[in-house]
Amino acid sequence: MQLFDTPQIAMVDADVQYYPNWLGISDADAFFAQLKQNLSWSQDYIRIYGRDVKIPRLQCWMGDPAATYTYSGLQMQPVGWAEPVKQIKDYCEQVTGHSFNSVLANWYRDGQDSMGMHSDDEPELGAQPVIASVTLGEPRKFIFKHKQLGIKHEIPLAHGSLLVMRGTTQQYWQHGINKTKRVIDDRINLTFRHIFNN
Ligand SMILES: O=C(O)CCC(=O)C(=O)O
Ligand SMILES: [Mn+2]
Repeated sequence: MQLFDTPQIAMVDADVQYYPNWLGISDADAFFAQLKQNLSWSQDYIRIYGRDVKIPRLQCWMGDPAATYTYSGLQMQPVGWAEPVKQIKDYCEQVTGHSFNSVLANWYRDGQDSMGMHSDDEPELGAQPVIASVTLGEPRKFIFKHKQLGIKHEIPLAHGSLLVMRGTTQQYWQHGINKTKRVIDDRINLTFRHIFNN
């Protein structure tokens, strides 16, 4: 393998791989269309200072029945695996050598949809979780920020790409997707996880 083919991203205190052209374009296009149409997308809310505030994107939590997940104070019961998502999960398991029992799908409808800076470090993900993140549609800038050093690392996640985070990545880094004023198309992101419920 040639050096420039290595998927490893050089980041301190992290273990991150990025595969820009992971799904071929035609598969990525097909998955994008299928997921938009067939997932049961919902507008979820989080409670901030006693008010219900719309999450700025649509979501769908999918997985094995036991994989319930609490996200920003929201308890989520997974819907069953949709066939195309199951197929992408199988590819992710082959590449990472890890098994996933759940996925959070996010649909960013335009530049006003976003995700605040956070770490995927909920107790049910266990220590040093492996997270496989697949992007379909409009590329958006994925921003990493080191919790202590304040340094940033940005990756413009491409259509059909795979980003894998492991090891101490969640412990030392936050990540998120900012809003943009640019007029852009929509994007779906799938983050595959393994939930340990007792
Ligand atoms: O949309 C993305 O790339 C980020 C999604 C994410 O961080 C999450 O679902 O926890
Ligand atoms: Mn995340």
